[in-house]
Amino acid sequence: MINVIGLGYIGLPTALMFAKSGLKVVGTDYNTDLVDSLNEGRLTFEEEGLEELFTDALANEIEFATKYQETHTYIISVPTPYIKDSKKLDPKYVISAVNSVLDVCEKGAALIVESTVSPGTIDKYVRPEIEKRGFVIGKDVHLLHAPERIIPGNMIYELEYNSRTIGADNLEIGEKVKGLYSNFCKAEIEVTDIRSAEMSKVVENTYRDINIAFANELAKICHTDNMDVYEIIRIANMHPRVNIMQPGPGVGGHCISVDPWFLVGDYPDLTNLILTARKINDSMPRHVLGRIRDIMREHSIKDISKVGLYGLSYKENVDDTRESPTLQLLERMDEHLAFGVKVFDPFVKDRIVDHQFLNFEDFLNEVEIVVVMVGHDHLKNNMGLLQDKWVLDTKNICTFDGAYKL
Ligand code: SAJ
Repeated sequence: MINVIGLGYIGLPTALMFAKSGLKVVGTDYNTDLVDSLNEGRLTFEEEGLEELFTDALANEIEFATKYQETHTYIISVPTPYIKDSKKLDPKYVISAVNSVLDVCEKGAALIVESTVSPGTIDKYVRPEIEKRGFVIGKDVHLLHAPERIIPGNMIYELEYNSRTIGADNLEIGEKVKGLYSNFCKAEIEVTDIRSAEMSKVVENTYRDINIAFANELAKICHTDNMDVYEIIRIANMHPRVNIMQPGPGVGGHCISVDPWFLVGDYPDLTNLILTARKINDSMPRHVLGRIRDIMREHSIKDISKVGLYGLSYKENVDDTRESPTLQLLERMDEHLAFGVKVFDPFVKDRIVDHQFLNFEDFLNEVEIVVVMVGHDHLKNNMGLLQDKWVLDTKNICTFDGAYKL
Protein backbone atom coordinates (compact mmCIF):
# COMPACT_ATOMS: atom_id res chain seq x y z
CA MET A 1 0.00 0.00 0.00
CA ILE A 2 1.17 3.52 -0.76
CA ASN A 3 0.43 6.34 1.66
CA VAL A 4 0.45 9.71 -0.11
CA ILE A 5 0.87 12.54 2.39
CA GLY A 6 -0.61 15.91 1.36
CA LEU A 7 -3.59 15.99 -0.99
CA GLY A 8 -3.07 19.33 -2.69
CA TYR A 9 -2.43 20.22 -6.32
CA ILE A 10 0.33 17.61 -6.70
CA GLY A 11 -0.37 14.98 -4.04
CA LEU A 12 -3.98 14.36 -5.03
CA PRO A 13 -3.48 13.70 -8.77
CA THR A 14 -0.42 11.59 -7.96
CA ALA A 15 -2.38 9.48 -5.46
CA LEU A 16 -5.20 9.08 -7.99
CA MET A 17 -2.78 7.97 -10.71
CA PHE A 18 -1.26 5.29 -8.48
CA ALA A 19 -4.75 4.08 -7.58
CA LYS A 20 -5.86 4.07 -11.21
CA SER A 21 -2.84 1.94 -12.08
CA GLY A 22 -4.15 -0.70 -9.67
CA LEU A 23 -2.11 -0.09 -6.52
CA LYS A 24 -3.70 0.17 -3.09
CA VAL A 25 -3.52 3.84 -2.06
CA VAL A 26 -4.46 5.84 1.00
CA GLY A 27 -4.22 9.62 0.72
CA THR A 28 -3.58 11.43 4.01
CA ASP A 29 -4.09 15.09 4.79
CA TYR A 30 -4.37 16.89 8.13
CA ASN A 31 -7.19 19.03 6.71
CA THR A 32 -10.37 17.29 7.86
CA ASP A 33 -12.65 19.28 5.53
CA LEU A 34 -10.57 18.28 2.52
CA VAL A 35 -10.56 14.61 3.51
CA ASP A 36 -14.33 14.68 4.19
CA SER A 37 -14.93 16.31 0.84
CA LEU A 38 -12.91 13.65 -1.02
CA ASN A 39 -14.61 10.85 0.91
CA GLU A 40 -17.96 12.30 -0.13
CA GLY A 41 -16.82 12.18 -3.77
CA ARG A 42 -16.20 15.93 -4.17
CA LEU A 43 -12.96 17.19 -5.69
CA THR A 44 -11.25 20.17 -4.09
CA PHE A 45 -9.94 21.89 -7.22
CA GLU A 46 -10.56 21.95 -10.96
CA GLU A 47 -8.18 20.40 -13.45
CA GLU A 48 -8.65 19.00 -16.93
CA GLY A 49 -9.29 15.24 -16.70
CA LEU A 50 -9.27 15.15 -12.87
CA GLU A 51 -12.94 14.11 -12.53
CA GLU A 52 -12.46 11.01 -14.70
CA LEU A 53 -9.24 10.12 -12.90
CA PHE A 54 -11.03 10.52 -9.55
CA THR A 55 -13.82 8.20 -10.69
CA ASP A 56 -11.29 5.57 -11.81
CA ALA A 57 -9.37 5.84 -8.53
CA LEU A 58 -12.58 5.51 -6.49
CA ALA A 59 -13.47 2.41 -8.50
CA ASN A 60 -10.07 1.03 -7.42
CA GLU A 61 -10.95 1.79 -3.79
CA ILE A 62 -8.60 4.66 -3.01
CA GLU A 63 -9.13 5.86 0.55
CA PHE A 64 -8.67 9.26 2.18
CA ALA A 65 -7.82 9.74 5.83
CA THR A 66 -6.37 12.21 8.30
CA LYS A 67 -4.23 9.48 9.87
CA TYR A 68 -0.88 8.26 8.59
CA GLN A 69 -0.94 4.58 7.61
CA GLU A 70 1.38 1.76 8.64
CA THR A 71 2.98 0.70 5.39
CA HIS A 72 6.25 0.49 3.43
CA THR A 73 5.90 3.33 0.87
CA TYR A 74 5.26 7.01 1.60
CA ILE A 75 5.08 9.85 -0.86
CA ILE A 76 5.36 13.22 0.84
CA SER A 77 3.81 16.06 -1.08
CA VAL A 78 3.33 18.86 1.42
CA PRO A 79 3.87 22.62 0.92
CA THR A 80 7.40 24.04 0.97
CA PRO A 81 6.91 27.78 1.42
CA TYR A 82 9.76 30.24 1.46
CA ILE A 83 10.43 32.71 4.22
CA LYS A 84 9.72 36.13 2.67
CA ASP A 85 12.58 38.03 4.36
CA SER A 86 15.44 35.56 4.02
CA LYS A 87 14.17 34.01 0.75
CA LYS A 88 15.04 30.60 2.21
CA LEU A 89 12.89 27.51 2.19
CA ASP A 90 10.85 26.73 5.26
CA PRO A 91 11.04 22.93 5.66
CA LYS A 92 8.62 22.73 8.62
CA TYR A 93 5.84 20.84 6.80
CA VAL A 94 8.25 18.30 5.32
CA ILE A 95 9.89 17.74 8.71
CA SER A 96 6.55 17.34 10.43
CA ALA A 97 5.33 14.87 7.78
CA VAL A 98 8.56 12.85 8.04
CA ASN A 99 8.19 12.66 11.81
CA SER A 100 4.60 11.47 11.53
CA VAL A 101 5.68 8.83 9.01
CA LEU A 102 8.41 7.62 11.37
CA ASP A 103 5.77 7.14 14.07
CA VAL A 104 3.99 4.48 12.03
CA CYS A 105 6.13 3.16 9.16
CA GLU A 106 7.22 -0.45 8.67
CA LYS A 107 10.90 -1.39 8.88
CA GLY A 108 12.65 -0.71 5.57
CA ALA A 109 9.97 1.73 4.37
CA ALA A 110 10.71 4.19 1.54
CA LEU A 111 10.13 7.87 2.37
CA ILE A 112 9.86 9.64 -0.96
CA VAL A 113 9.82 13.44 -0.75
CA GLU A 114 8.01 14.85 -3.82
CA SER A 115 7.70 18.43 -2.56
CA THR A 116 10.11 20.84 -4.24
CA VAL A 117 12.94 21.66 -1.85
CA SER A 118 15.98 23.90 -2.10
CA PRO A 119 19.19 22.03 -2.91
CA GLY A 120 20.66 20.57 0.26
CA THR A 121 17.42 20.59 2.26
CA ILE A 122 17.24 16.83 2.60
CA ASP A 123 20.78 16.51 3.91
CA LYS A 124 20.49 19.56 6.13
CA TYR A 125 17.06 19.04 7.68
CA VAL A 126 15.43 15.72 6.82
CA ARG A 127 18.33 13.30 7.26
CA PRO A 128 19.32 14.60 10.74
CA GLU A 129 15.68 14.51 11.83
CA ILE A 130 15.43 10.82 10.92
CA GLU A 131 18.76 10.00 12.55
CA LYS A 132 17.79 11.93 15.68
CA ARG A 133 14.89 9.52 16.03
CA GLY A 134 17.32 6.58 16.04
CA PHE A 135 16.53 5.27 12.54
CA VAL A 136 19.40 4.11 10.35
CA ILE A 137 18.88 5.43 6.81
CA GLY A 138 19.41 2.71 4.24
CA LYS A 139 18.39 0.02 6.74
CA ASP A 140 15.44 1.06 8.90
CA VAL A 141 14.12 3.49 6.29
CA HIS A 142 15.11 4.64 2.80
CA LEU A 143 15.11 8.29 1.89
CA LEU A 144 14.42 9.51 -1.66
CA HIS A 145 13.54 12.68 -3.54
CA ALA A 146 11.24 12.43 -6.57
CA PRO A 147 10.32 15.99 -7.58
CA GLU A 148 7.23 16.38 -9.73
CA ARG A 149 7.24 18.14 -13.09
CA ILE A 150 3.55 18.45 -13.94
CA ILE A 151 2.09 21.72 -15.13
CA PRO A 152 -1.33 22.86 -13.82
CA GLY A 153 -3.73 22.81 -16.76
CA ASN A 154 -2.16 19.65 -18.22
CA MET A 155 -1.33 17.69 -15.09
CA ILE A 156 -2.97 14.39 -15.85
CA TYR A 157 -1.37 14.07 -19.27
CA GLU A 158 2.02 15.14 -17.93
CA LEU A 159 1.89 12.68 -15.01
CA GLU A 160 1.81 9.94 -17.59
CA TYR A 161 4.08 11.32 -20.31
CA ASN A 162 6.67 13.62 -18.66
CA SER A 163 10.05 12.18 -17.79
CA ARG A 164 10.92 12.26 -14.10
CA THR A 165 13.92 12.29 -11.77
CA ILE A 166 14.48 10.11 -8.74
CA GLY A 167 17.18 10.98 -6.25
CA ALA A 168 18.34 8.11 -4.05
CA ASP A 169 21.27 7.18 -1.81
CA ASN A 170 21.97 4.07 -3.88
CA LEU A 171 21.03 2.73 -7.27
CA GLU A 172 19.20 -0.30 -5.96
CA ILE A 173 16.55 1.61 -4.02
CA GLY A 174 16.44 4.23 -6.78
CA GLU A 175 15.60 1.53 -9.34
CA LYS A 176 12.94 0.06 -7.02
CA VAL A 177 11.18 3.41 -6.72
CA LYS A 178 11.59 3.95 -10.47
CA GLY A 179 9.67 0.67 -10.88
CA LEU A 180 6.95 2.05 -8.62
CA TYR A 181 6.49 5.23 -10.69
CA SER A 182 6.58 3.17 -13.87
CA ASN A 183 3.14 1.91 -12.85
CA PHE A 184 1.75 5.07 -14.46
CA CYS A 185 4.68 7.05 -15.88
CA LYS A 186 5.38 6.00 -19.46
CA ALA A 187 8.34 8.34 -19.98
CA GLU A 188 11.98 8.03 -19.05
CA ILE A 189 12.80 8.02 -15.34
CA GLU A 190 16.31 9.11 -14.44
CA VAL A 191 17.86 7.85 -11.22
CA THR A 192 20.45 10.13 -9.65
CA ASP A 193 21.61 11.22 -6.20
CA ILE A 194 19.34 13.24 -3.92
CA ARG A 195 21.28 16.52 -4.17
CA SER A 196 21.22 16.44 -8.00
CA ALA A 197 17.48 15.72 -7.99
CA GLU A 198 16.85 18.68 -5.68
CA MET A 199 19.03 20.99 -7.76
CA SER A 200 17.75 19.97 -11.19
CA LYS A 201 14.14 20.62 -10.15
CA VAL A 202 14.92 24.14 -8.94
CA VAL A 203 17.07 24.77 -12.03
CA GLU A 204 14.18 23.81 -14.35
CA ASN A 205 11.87 26.40 -12.84
CA THR A 206 14.60 29.03 -12.65
CA TYR A 207 15.36 28.54 -16.35
CA ARG A 208 11.71 29.26 -17.16
CA ASP A 209 11.63 32.32 -14.89
CA ILE A 210 14.71 33.79 -16.59
CA ASN A 211 13.25 33.22 -20.05
CA ILE A 212 9.95 34.85 -19.12
CA ALA A 213 11.92 37.78 -17.67
CA PHE A 214 13.63 38.24 -21.04
CA ALA A 215 10.24 38.41 -22.77
CA ASN A 216 8.98 40.87 -20.16
CA GLU A 217 12.04 43.08 -20.58
CA LEU A 218 11.51 43.04 -24.35
CA ALA A 219 7.87 44.09 -23.78
CA LYS A 220 9.04 47.14 -21.83
CA ILE A 221 11.64 48.06 -24.46
CA CYS A 222 9.13 47.70 -27.28
CA HIS A 223 6.48 49.69 -25.46
CA THR A 224 8.89 52.60 -24.98
CA ASP A 225 9.48 52.89 -28.72
CA ASN A 226 6.08 51.79 -29.97
CA MET A 227 7.11 48.41 -31.37
CA ASP A 228 4.95 45.28 -31.34
CA VAL A 229 6.71 42.87 -29.00
CA TYR A 230 4.54 39.93 -30.06
CA GLU A 231 5.40 40.41 -33.72
CA ILE A 232 9.08 40.70 -32.87
CA ILE A 233 9.04 37.55 -30.74
CA ARG A 234 7.09 35.70 -33.43
CA ILE A 235 9.64 36.58 -36.07
CA ALA A 236 12.66 35.96 -33.83
CA ASN A 237 11.24 32.54 -32.92
CA MET A 238 11.29 31.56 -36.59
CA HIS A 239 15.06 31.27 -36.16
CA PRO A 240 15.73 27.57 -35.54
CA ARG A 241 17.69 28.23 -32.36
CA VAL A 242 15.54 30.96 -30.78
CA ASN A 243 12.56 30.21 -28.57
CA ILE A 244 11.47 33.29 -26.62
CA MET A 245 8.55 33.00 -24.22
CA GLN A 246 5.56 35.34 -23.93
CA PRO A 247 5.48 38.53 -21.86
CA GLY A 248 2.70 38.96 -19.34
CA PRO A 249 1.48 40.86 -16.27
CA GLY A 250 3.88 39.01 -13.99
CA VAL A 251 4.87 35.52 -12.95
CA GLY A 252 2.69 33.78 -10.40
CA GLY A 253 2.05 30.35 -9.02
CA HIS A 254 3.81 28.53 -6.25
CA CYS A 255 6.70 27.26 -8.38
CA ILE A 256 8.30 29.57 -10.91
CA SER A 257 7.96 32.68 -8.76
CA VAL A 258 9.25 30.90 -5.65
CA ASP A 259 11.95 28.36 -6.54
CA PRO A 260 14.55 30.81 -7.97
CA TRP A 261 14.55 32.54 -4.57
CA PHE A 262 15.95 29.35 -3.03
CA LEU A 263 19.09 29.80 -5.13
CA VAL A 264 19.24 33.54 -4.45
CA GLY A 265 18.80 32.90 -0.72
CA ASP A 266 21.53 30.25 -0.59
CA TYR A 267 24.02 31.79 -3.04
CA PRO A 268 23.51 35.56 -2.79
CA ASP A 269 26.91 36.39 -4.33
CA LEU A 270 26.47 34.07 -7.32
CA THR A 271 22.96 34.76 -8.50
CA ASN A 272 22.99 38.12 -10.32
CA LEU A 273 21.14 36.86 -13.38
CA ILE A 274 18.59 34.88 -11.37
CA LEU A 275 17.92 37.80 -9.02
CA THR A 276 17.58 40.27 -11.90
CA ALA A 277 15.09 37.97 -13.64
CA ARG A 278 13.04 37.74 -10.44
CA LYS A 279 13.06 41.53 -10.12
CA ILE A 280 11.97 42.01 -13.73
CA ASN A 281 9.09 39.56 -13.35
CA ASP A 282 8.08 41.08 -10.02
CA SER A 283 8.08 44.52 -11.64
CA MET A 284 5.42 43.60 -14.20
CA PRO A 285 2.34 44.30 -12.05
CA ARG A 286 3.74 47.83 -11.54
CA HIS A 287 4.23 48.15 -15.29
CA VAL A 288 0.58 47.12 -15.79
CA LEU A 289 -0.46 49.76 -13.27
CA GLY A 290 1.43 52.37 -15.30
CA ARG A 291 -0.38 51.24 -18.44
CA ILE A 292 -3.75 51.48 -16.66
CA ARG A 293 -2.92 55.05 -15.63
CA ASP A 294 -1.95 55.91 -19.26
CA ILE A 295 -5.29 54.64 -20.55
CA MET A 296 -7.27 56.40 -17.84
CA ARG A 297 -5.48 59.65 -18.68
CA GLU A 298 -6.00 59.23 -22.43
CA HIS A 299 -9.76 58.77 -22.00
CA SER A 300 -10.17 61.21 -19.09
CA ILE A 301 -11.35 58.45 -16.78
CA LYS A 302 -10.62 59.60 -13.25
CA ASP A 303 -12.48 57.02 -11.23
CA ILE A 304 -10.50 53.83 -10.53
CA SER A 305 -13.75 52.00 -9.84
CA LYS A 306 -14.33 52.11 -13.61
CA VAL A 307 -11.36 49.75 -14.03
CA GLY A 308 -11.97 46.00 -13.98
CA LEU A 309 -9.29 43.34 -13.67
CA TYR A 310 -10.24 40.16 -15.51
CA GLY A 311 -8.56 37.14 -13.90
CA LEU A 312 -7.43 36.39 -10.36
CA SER A 313 -5.76 33.02 -10.82
CA TYR A 314 -2.04 32.87 -11.56
CA LYS A 315 -2.59 31.65 -15.12
CA GLU A 316 -5.19 30.54 -17.64
CA ASN A 317 -7.85 27.92 -16.96
CA VAL A 318 -6.86 27.14 -13.37
CA ASP A 319 -8.38 28.28 -10.07
CA ASP A 320 -5.07 28.53 -8.18
CA THR A 321 -4.49 32.14 -7.03
CA ARG A 322 -1.18 31.65 -5.23
CA GLU A 323 1.24 34.55 -5.95
CA SER A 324 -1.04 35.60 -8.79
CA PRO A 325 -0.07 38.76 -10.73
CA THR A 326 -3.54 40.19 -10.05
CA LEU A 327 -3.08 39.80 -6.30
CA GLN A 328 0.41 41.29 -6.68
CA LEU A 329 -1.09 44.22 -8.58
CA LEU A 330 -3.78 44.81 -5.96
CA GLU A 331 -1.11 44.72 -3.24
CA ARG A 332 0.93 47.29 -5.11
CA MET A 333 -1.93 49.72 -5.55
CA ASP A 334 -2.02 51.93 -2.52
CA GLU A 335 -5.15 51.79 -0.43
CA HIS A 336 -6.70 54.78 -2.10
CA LEU A 337 -6.19 53.37 -5.56
CA ALA A 338 -7.23 49.82 -4.72
CA PHE A 339 -10.48 51.14 -3.38
CA GLY A 340 -13.08 50.39 -5.97
CA VAL A 341 -11.12 48.56 -8.63
CA LYS A 342 -13.36 45.70 -9.81
CA VAL A 343 -12.26 42.09 -10.18
CA PHE A 344 -13.70 38.99 -11.85
CA ASP A 345 -12.49 35.47 -12.48
CA PRO A 346 -14.76 32.67 -13.72
CA PHE A 347 -12.64 30.06 -11.90
CA VAL A 348 -12.59 31.80 -8.51
CA LYS A 349 -16.01 31.20 -7.07
CA ASP A 350 -15.46 32.52 -3.55
CA ARG A 351 -14.92 36.21 -2.86
CA ILE A 352 -11.26 36.59 -1.90
CA VAL A 353 -10.75 40.32 -2.60
CA ASP A 354 -12.83 43.47 -2.28
CA HIS A 355 -15.10 44.39 -5.17
CA GLN A 356 -14.90 40.93 -6.69
CA PHE A 357 -17.83 39.98 -8.88
CA LEU A 358 -19.08 36.44 -9.29
CA ASN A 359 -21.00 37.22 -12.48
CA PHE A 360 -19.23 38.34 -15.66
CA GLU A 361 -21.98 40.53 -17.03
CA ASP A 362 -22.50 42.35 -13.71
CA PHE A 363 -18.74 43.00 -13.69
CA LEU A 364 -18.77 44.34 -17.26
CA ASN A 365 -21.72 46.60 -16.50
CA GLU A 366 -19.66 48.39 -13.84
CA VAL A 367 -16.46 49.10 -15.77
CA GLU A 368 -15.15 51.15 -18.70
CA ILE A 369 -11.65 49.69 -18.84
CA VAL A 370 -11.07 45.92 -18.77
CA VAL A 371 -7.55 44.74 -17.97
CA VAL A 372 -7.02 41.19 -19.20
CA MET A 373 -4.73 39.73 -16.54
CA VAL A 374 -5.37 36.06 -17.37
CA GLY A 375 -6.13 34.50 -20.75
CA HIS A 376 -8.86 32.08 -19.66
CA ASP A 377 -10.72 30.27 -22.47
CA HIS A 378 -13.85 31.77 -20.92
CA LEU A 379 -12.78 35.21 -22.16
CA LYS A 380 -11.63 33.92 -25.53
CA ASN A 381 -15.17 32.55 -25.96
CA ASN A 382 -16.75 35.85 -24.91
CA MET A 383 -14.61 38.37 -26.81
CA GLY A 384 -17.68 40.06 -28.29
CA LEU A 385 -18.69 41.31 -24.83
CA LEU A 386 -15.56 43.47 -24.62
CA GLN A 387 -16.20 45.43 -27.81
CA ASP A 388 -17.57 48.57 -26.14
CA LYS A 389 -14.77 48.73 -23.49
CA TRP A 390 -11.27 50.10 -23.46
CA VAL A 391 -9.20 46.93 -23.12
CA LEU A 392 -5.66 46.53 -21.83
CA ASP A 393 -4.70 43.08 -23.06
CA THR A 394 -1.64 41.92 -21.08
CA LYS A 395 -1.96 38.39 -22.49
CA ASN A 396 -2.29 39.19 -26.18
CA ILE A 397 -5.51 37.21 -26.62
CA CYS A 398 -7.89 39.86 -27.94
CA THR A 399 -8.98 39.18 -31.49
CA PHE A 400 -10.36 42.66 -32.26
CA ASP A 401 -8.47 45.83 -33.21
CA GLY A 402 -7.82 48.61 -30.74
CA ALA A 403 -6.93 46.72 -27.57
CA TYR A 404 -3.97 48.24 -25.74
CA LYS A 405 -0.95 45.97 -25.23
CA LEU A 406 1.45 45.67 -22.29
N1 SAJ B 1 4.10 32.84 -17.93
C1 SAJ B 1 4.41 33.95 -18.70
N2 SAJ B 1 4.88 33.77 -19.98
C2 SAJ B 1 5.04 32.52 -20.51
C3 SAJ B 1 4.71 31.39 -19.71
C4 SAJ B 1 4.26 31.59 -18.43
O1 SAJ B 1 4.28 35.09 -18.26
O2 SAJ B 1 5.46 32.43 -21.68
C5 SAJ B 1 3.59 33.01 -16.55
C6 SAJ B 1 2.23 32.37 -16.30
O3 SAJ B 1 1.19 33.22 -16.73
C7 SAJ B 1 2.27 32.17 -14.79
C8 SAJ B 1 3.74 31.85 -14.52
O4 SAJ B 1 4.43 32.29 -15.67
O5 SAJ B 1 1.93 33.33 -14.09
C9 SAJ B 1 4.04 30.38 -14.28
O6 SAJ B 1 3.23 29.56 -15.13
P1 SAJ B 1 3.83 28.36 -15.98
O7 SAJ B 1 2.74 27.82 -16.81
O8 SAJ B 1 5.06 28.79 -16.69
O9 SAJ B 1 4.35 27.32 -14.91
P2 SAJ B 1 3.69 26.64 -13.59
O10 SAJ B 1 4.17 27.44 -12.40
O11 SAJ B 1 2.25 26.42 -13.73
O12 SAJ B 1 4.42 25.20 -13.58
C10 SAJ B 1 5.83 25.13 -13.53
C11 SAJ B 1 6.32 24.13 -14.61
N3 SAJ B 1 7.78 24.22 -14.71
C12 SAJ B 1 8.39 24.31 -15.93
O13 SAJ B 1 7.80 24.34 -16.98
C13 SAJ B 1 9.88 24.35 -15.91
C14 SAJ B 1 5.88 22.71 -14.24
O14 SAJ B 1 6.43 21.76 -15.13
C15 SAJ B 1 6.34 22.37 -12.80
O15 SAJ B 1 5.90 21.08 -12.41
C16 SAJ B 1 5.72 23.40 -11.86
O16 SAJ B 1 6.20 24.70 -12.22
C17 SAJ B 1 6.12 23.04 -10.44
O17 SAJ B 1 5.26 22.53 -9.69
O18 SAJ B 1 7.30 23.20 -10.07
